Amino acid sequence: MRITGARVFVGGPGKNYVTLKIETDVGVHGLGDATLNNRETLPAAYLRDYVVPNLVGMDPRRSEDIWQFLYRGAYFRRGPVAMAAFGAVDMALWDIKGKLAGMPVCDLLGGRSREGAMVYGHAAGADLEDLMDSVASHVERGYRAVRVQCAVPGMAGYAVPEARGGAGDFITDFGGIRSKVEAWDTGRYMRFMPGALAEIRARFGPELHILHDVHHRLLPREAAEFARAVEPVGLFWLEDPTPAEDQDALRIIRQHSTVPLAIGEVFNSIWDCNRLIEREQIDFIRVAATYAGGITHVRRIVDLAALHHVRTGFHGAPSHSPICMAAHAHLDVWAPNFGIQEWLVLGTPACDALFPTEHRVEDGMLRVSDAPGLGVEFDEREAARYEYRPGSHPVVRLGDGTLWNY
Ligand code: CS2
Ligand code: MG
Repeated sequence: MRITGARVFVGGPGKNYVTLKIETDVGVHGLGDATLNNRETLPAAYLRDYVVPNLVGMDPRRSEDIWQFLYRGAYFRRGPVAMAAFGAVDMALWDIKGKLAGMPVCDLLGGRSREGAMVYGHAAGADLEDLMDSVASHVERGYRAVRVQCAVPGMAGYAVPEARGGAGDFITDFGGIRSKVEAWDTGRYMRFMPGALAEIRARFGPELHILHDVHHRLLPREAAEFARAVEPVGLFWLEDPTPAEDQDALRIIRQHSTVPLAIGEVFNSIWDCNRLIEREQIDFIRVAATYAGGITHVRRIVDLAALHHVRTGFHGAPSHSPICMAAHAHLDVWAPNFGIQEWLVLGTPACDALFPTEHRVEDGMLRVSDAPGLGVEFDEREAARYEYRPGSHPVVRLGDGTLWNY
C-alpha cells in the first residue's frame, strides 16, 4: 500500500483553515489539519515544498515511522510551523488507518473510556452584564462549563475580539497583515477581574464550571496574587497566567495558591511540557493535535500527563479546523486522564458544509461519531468557494507604549 499524492487547501468560512488530503493506491484518503492561526501560509508551504514530495510512495500504515522520519529528518526540529505540518500528516494517516480497519480512531487508541466528553464554550462581554448574558446563553444551550472573559473598564479592546463576529465562533477578522493594537493595564485588570468572577459565581451557582484565561499577561508574583484572590470562586482552571516560556513562574503561583492551572496551547512538543508535568506544576495540559505533531505525539504527552495527575484540556479555539477537533474528540473519549475540551468550531452551517461530520455537542457533552477514521469529511467543491485572506493577531501595548504579551 502506498501514498499516491497529497494536496493542501487553504481557506474557509471566516477562517483560513489549512487542510491536507492524502491519497492512497487503495482508494482510501485521509484528512489532516495544519491551521496555524494567522500564519496559515507557512505550514501550507512546508507541506507542499518539503513534506508531500517525501510522502509519495510511503506506506500510509507506517504512521510511527513516518512521524519519526518527518521529525528527526527535519534536523531543525519542532516549532509551530513544522509541527503543524507533521500534525496534519499524522492525523491524515490515523484517518486512513481507521478507514482501513472500519473503526473510529478512538477504538484504535484503546476504545471509549466515557460516553461523552465535557466541552466548554467562550463567554465574553463588553461589560459584566453583557458577560452575564453571554454566560446565561451558554447555560441555556446546555453548556456545563464556560470560559469567561470580560472587557475591563478603562482598558480599550481587551477581551473584545473573541466576542465579535459570529457569536465568537471565529477570531480571524481578515483585517490584513498589520496588527491592531490593544491596551493592557495590569492594575485595572487585577482590581476588576476577581470581583467580576465572584459575581459570576454568585449569579450562576456552584455547579457551573467557570474557566478564565489570563492569556499570558501577568508577571509571576502578580499571577500568584491573582490566583489567591480568585480562590474563593472555585475556578475549574486558570489558564496561561504567565507567559508559557517561563516555567518557573508556575512554581511561584503553586506556592501561593491551589487554583488549578492550565497551560500549553502554544507548546509544540513533549519537550515543552515534560518538566512542568513531572514536577506537577500544572493541572491541565492544553496542547493541540495540530500544533503538537498530531495524534501520535499528543498521545505521548497524554500518557506522560497521566502519570502525574495532569488532565487534558486540548486547545480548541477556531485556530483549528474541524479535522483537528475530530482528532481531539477521539483522544478525549479515549484518554483515561481526560479533563475538558474547548469547543467552538462545529455547528455553523458554513463550517458543516465544508467539513461534514456526525460529531455533535449535546447538553454540553461531545458525542463522538462511530464513523471509521476521524469521522469528518472535506467537501472540495465547497472549498473552491474560499481563498486565503490575510489576518493577524493584535499586539498589546502598555499605557506608555511598551509592547506586552498578547
Ligand atoms: C485562546 C485562543 O482559546 C484560547 O484559550 O487563548 O483564543 C488564542 O487566543 C488563539 O488560539 C490564538 O490564536
Ligand atoms: Mg488560551
